[in-house]
Amino acid sequence: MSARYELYGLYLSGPAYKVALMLSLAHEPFDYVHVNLRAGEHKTDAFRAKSKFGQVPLLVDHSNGQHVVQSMVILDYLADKLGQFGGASLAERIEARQWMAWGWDRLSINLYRARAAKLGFRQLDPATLAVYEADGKAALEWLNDSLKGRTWLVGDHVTMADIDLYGTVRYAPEGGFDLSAYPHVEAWMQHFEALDGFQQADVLMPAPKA
Ligand SMILES: N[C@@H](CCC(=O)N[C@@H](CS)C(=O)NCC(=O)O)C(=O)O
Repeated sequence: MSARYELYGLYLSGPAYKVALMLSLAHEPFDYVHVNLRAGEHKTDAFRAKSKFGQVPLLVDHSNGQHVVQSMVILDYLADKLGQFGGASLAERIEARQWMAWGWDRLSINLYRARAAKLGFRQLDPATLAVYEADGKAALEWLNDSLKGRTWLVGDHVTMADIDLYGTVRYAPEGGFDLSAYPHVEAWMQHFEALDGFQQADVLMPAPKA
């Protein structure tokens, strides 16, 4: 029988990992569909009809036919549906959303682009890469300072903000960022990885067999 949720993603995709992580932490089963970006599957009319911007992740909720894109929005949607990770109050929900918006703006763009360049997925001239590296380090410093004396980003429990930002920071070393310079970030990651239901990306979103 098919699961309620269907996730379209790619094993290398940080944004898709964030969604898979939330479902896994909630012990919510989901069907996973690999989208071969290299082969241009995301550019086909069939995929674009499902995914508004032709990107992964795409979440389909088969209980109501809702198609949701943009990892931040998917996490917010799922927090509602799963009744978890949305914060203990409206104030916490707003704070979690703020962290997610900041995360994309200041952290993800820089870390993911540097990673894409280092892994050879994107050609960047050295000056542009240096900007991503400098801005990425500044964002990691901000996150490190914010996590000082805290277990989670918002309130006393893990929220969608932790899931979102973990799914970015986890890829920092592949972008050339040395996380040992950010001890509060490392401690937060250790707490996160100890959560029941935590799994690595390649377990949740297996690469297709060659
Ligand atoms: N802001 C989006 C970014 C999604 C994104 O960049 N997805 C990449 C894979 S990691 C993609 O689909 N790239 C193909 C394209 O943009 O054409 C999110 O958080 O979901």
